[in-house]
Amino acid sequence: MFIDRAVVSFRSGDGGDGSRSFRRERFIPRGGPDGGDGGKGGDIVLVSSPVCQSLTDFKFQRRFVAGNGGAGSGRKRSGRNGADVVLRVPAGTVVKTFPDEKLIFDFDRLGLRCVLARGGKGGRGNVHFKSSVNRAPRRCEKGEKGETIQVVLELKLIAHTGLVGLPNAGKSTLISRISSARPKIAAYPFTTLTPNLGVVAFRDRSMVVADIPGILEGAHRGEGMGLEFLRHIERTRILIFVIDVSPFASLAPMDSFRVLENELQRYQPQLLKKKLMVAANKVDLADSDRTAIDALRIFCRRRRIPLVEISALRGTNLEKLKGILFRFHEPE
Ligand SMILES: Nc1nc2c(ncn2[C@@H]2O[C@H](COP(=O)(O)OP(=O)(O)OP(=O)(O)O)[C@@H](O)[C@H]2O)c(=O)[nH]1
Ligand SMILES: [Mg+2]
Repeated sequence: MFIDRAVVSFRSGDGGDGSRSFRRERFIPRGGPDGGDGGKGGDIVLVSSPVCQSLTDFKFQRRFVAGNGGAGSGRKRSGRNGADVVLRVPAGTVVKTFPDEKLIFDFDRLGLRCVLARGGKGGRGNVHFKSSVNRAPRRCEKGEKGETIQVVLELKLIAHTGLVGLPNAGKSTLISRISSARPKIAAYPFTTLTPNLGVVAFRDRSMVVADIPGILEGAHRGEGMGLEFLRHIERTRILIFVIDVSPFASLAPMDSFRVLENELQRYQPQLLKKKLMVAANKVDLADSDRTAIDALRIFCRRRRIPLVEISALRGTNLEKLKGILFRFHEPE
């Protein structure tokens, strides 16, 4: 289950106070000012990271406080800087003010970094205030206060890619292998009843993939689960047809392709204008007779649809599949 919203409060650290101190040493009367500066308060930093897939962490902890800067001291010693709090959020997280919900930052891809609350500056020690007219300044600064900010974190999961296939083709197995989604998988049709979303990472990039229920011939007439759930992939840019090419499939690979194409066409012809690729699945079960899969391969080549032979179960060729998928998604 994806947690898609959290209200969280943050406080950056206070800057440390500057010191007022005078050098005291034997034989050096009036040693002059030597009070050091206060340290800087810690920042609150958010970064979008592939390690993080949901906002679950913020469900358990809703308040984060960065460290305060230490005070300066004599002999020009500066205070230590307060520790930053660096938190990971998933790509797709939007940060808004609370409660008026104005946009502060949009983590629309991985590797972004936002300082949400800056730590206070350290105050300067009296060593800085020495001048020709004042050799013994008593002046030193207080550290700047940190900021307190309350924000809404919202995770927008918009699928970029939809997995489309007959029941039992292995769509859920595939999404479970390429993302952290853990949908139910079983050896019977219509295991998946509601869409599953998973975040797929590849190098420094990520995208959201949707696994939807299987499509049968006649789905447009309401057979099986019907086609209503196709609205979940209406806004994706890419479709992957997951086709069972093993000898145990209910239909030959070419026929599966035609059924899928036909049903999508009847639901909404626009769907077929999306970028399309084929994942020829269950190659681990394939026998030496390649006639059927070769027919599909030739057909796809003619239509310039990339085809990758995979075994979602064994994990074969999944990197290759992701490579093509991400090239589609964001051409290099
Ligand atoms: N041998 C083999 N079996 C696979 C492979 N991929 C999936 N399966 C099996 O095929 C069956 C169906 O897999 P699912 O991932 O549930 O299929 P699905 O397309 O999500 O099915 P629905 O949700 O019912 O539409 C399961 O028993 C899987 O273990 C594969 O690459 N090789
Ligand atoms: Mg499924």
